[in-house]
Amino acid sequence: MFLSDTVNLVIEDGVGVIRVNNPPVNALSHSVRSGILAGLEQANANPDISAIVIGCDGNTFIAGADIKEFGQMPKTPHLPDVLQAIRNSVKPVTAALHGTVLGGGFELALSCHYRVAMIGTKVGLPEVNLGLIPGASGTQLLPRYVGVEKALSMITSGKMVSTDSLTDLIDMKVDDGRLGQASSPLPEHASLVNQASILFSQSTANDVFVAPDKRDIPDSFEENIFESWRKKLAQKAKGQLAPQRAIDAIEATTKLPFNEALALERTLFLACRDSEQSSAMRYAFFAEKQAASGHAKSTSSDDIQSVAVIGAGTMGAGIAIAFANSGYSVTLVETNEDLCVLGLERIRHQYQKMYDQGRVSEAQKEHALSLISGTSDYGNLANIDLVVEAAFEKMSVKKIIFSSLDAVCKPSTIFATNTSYLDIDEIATSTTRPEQVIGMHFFSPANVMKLVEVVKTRSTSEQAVSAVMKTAKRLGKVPVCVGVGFGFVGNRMYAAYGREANMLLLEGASPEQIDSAMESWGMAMGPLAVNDMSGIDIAYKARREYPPIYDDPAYFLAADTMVEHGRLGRKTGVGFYRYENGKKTNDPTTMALIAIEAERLGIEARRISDEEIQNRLVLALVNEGANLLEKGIARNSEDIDTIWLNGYGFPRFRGGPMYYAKATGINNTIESINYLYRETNKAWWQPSEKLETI
Ligand code: 3H9
Repeated sequence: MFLSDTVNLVIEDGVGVIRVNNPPVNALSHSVRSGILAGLEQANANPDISAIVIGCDGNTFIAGADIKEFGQMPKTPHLPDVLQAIRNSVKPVTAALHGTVLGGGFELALSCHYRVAMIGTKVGLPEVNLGLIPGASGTQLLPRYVGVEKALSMITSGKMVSTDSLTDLIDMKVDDGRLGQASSPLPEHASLVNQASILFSQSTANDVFVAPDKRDIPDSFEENIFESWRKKLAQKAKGQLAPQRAIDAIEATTKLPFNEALALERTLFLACRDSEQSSAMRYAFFAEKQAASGHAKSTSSDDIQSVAVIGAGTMGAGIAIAFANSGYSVTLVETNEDLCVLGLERIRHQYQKMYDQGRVSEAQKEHALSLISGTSDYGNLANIDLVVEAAFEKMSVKKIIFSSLDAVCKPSTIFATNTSYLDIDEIATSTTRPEQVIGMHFFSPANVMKLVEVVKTRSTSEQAVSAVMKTAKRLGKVPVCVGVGFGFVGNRMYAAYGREANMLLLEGASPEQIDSAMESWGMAMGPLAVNDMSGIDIAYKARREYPPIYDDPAYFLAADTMVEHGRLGRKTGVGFYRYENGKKTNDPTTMALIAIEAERLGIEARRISDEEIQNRLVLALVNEGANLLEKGIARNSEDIDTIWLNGYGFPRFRGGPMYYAKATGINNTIESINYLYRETNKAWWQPSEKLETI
């Protein structure tokens, strides 16, 4: 019997099965909410039904509220009312779980009287990732099943947890006997878990069952737990509202009657939903999806199975680990056997570190290591599907490598370079297959950082782009396709951001003021601390090897001064800061050295506000982002924002630089950039023509 476009009710052996079919993730759109409510009403009224099951078709149980509906006028029934109806049902309701049970979907499962789950099912309340808190009883019910501490951890991190470890939550586990063969649940899992739920419901239909809100909260938590979580998250989730509000809601459920605490949860949820932070984070969610889309569909014949990584330095080793972690067999290539052995040692050492930190199990470590082998003979690369070159950053070196690869690899091999700056069109001229040459720009550490810039040259085929995008996704990365240009998108914008930090140093702001202003604004790390970490000399050398983007005596003068005084950053124990025993301290010599250069250029030191620092650095990003759109190196603002959110620690609750510029008013942004151009007369502040339409 159809209850709505997406929900039907079937009676099987006295059990009313409410089945949701709303691809791709069975989100709780209006038709799903109204269908489930109608199903409950009909099942409760039908004397032939003694128990109710709620299950889903497709790859997953409900993955949450329909995020696309958030910006629209809310329609009844609201989710809290549907879940209240489940909790109040006079007949026991069992949730049949598989796939990823998230957000409102998990709240629905918590509101049922029983839960049957396919082994490997994951649950989570990821609302904080969207600037929200669970808004339909999640903060109230989860502590009743898993305790306050675990609920605080799950809700404030938004992370998914396997139901296999949540014994108090799941009443029955279903094993389909094919574990390990499929990485994600297949549609038939849904039928199997539904079937098990029917059997389970029949067997429990006559039991006395307790409504979830009547369960006691385990009282095994410290009295000051909420205060200590507030403090911890003020650091860890700096500047974010939702994790703090989630703690308020969980605390309420330990202190107030259920209905009062539930009402508070709703009020806090609505306040979060209507906040700027949540709009920005919802935008970021869809921007990332959009960045990954719009490329030709790759076919299974383009599937990459085998990979070679050229160069076993830090970057090459990280890339090899990223591939091995996702099950690819990797050939690590070095110029001689000794360097190969050294590279493999470096990788083994990395895995040992991950194991010591509890990030991989012994079995995972050994499996990944067994997938990586080394060679110094290009002849062994004939049948490799994808080569990622991470060798020395020099055009002549790259050209030799690519022409050698061209001579030995099968025609379908894709050649990717991890270069950060070099012209990939030029690299491609050293091969007879420029359409197969592409950039795959990983960020360090390559096995950790999510971002991969996939660089399409003038000649790269759409097929090569989609195969590489698909592979990067399989690595768990966030790939964004960009065009060729010095520094591509991320580093090109980072140069504008760093340039402005350097200008502020000349004008009298200290490294610690600049860094703390940006960190309190939400950046993961300040620009000068980052520069010290990566080595100030790297960009210095690049500025000397290639014509600088701007011919201006003040351009990166502060950084150049550091390098010329042997202050290269952490590796020399001193850069913008001083480092002793791994501890960073401020060093007055830094400003003294910079002041000499400023005086030479006639730049007067003045007091600079934190707000000016934040504005100038972010405006520098926005103007450069618009320049890249104008040149066609970046496809759209969503791509740029995805790059900054995943590669540069830009605060997700601000959406990304381009979103931020629009959200705070594009006219104000343009006016501020015009003002800086007039005041400074610096070429880099010339407003991009694209600003109005970013
Ligand atoms: C919530 O529940 C609030 C409640 O507490 C209170 C309410 C009162 N809505 O990621 P994929 C789309 S907040 C709409 O590529 P995967 C997605 O856009 C919500 N659409 O697949 C994409 O569409 P397209 C809490 C959604 O297998 C397609 O599904 N829930 C939603 O890699 C496939 O997505 C979340 O935050 C949605 N909720 O990963 C869950 N979710 O094909 C967010 C997905 O047109 N979602 N879509 O591009 C996820 O984490 C992943 O999508 C998931 C699947 C793990 C489910």
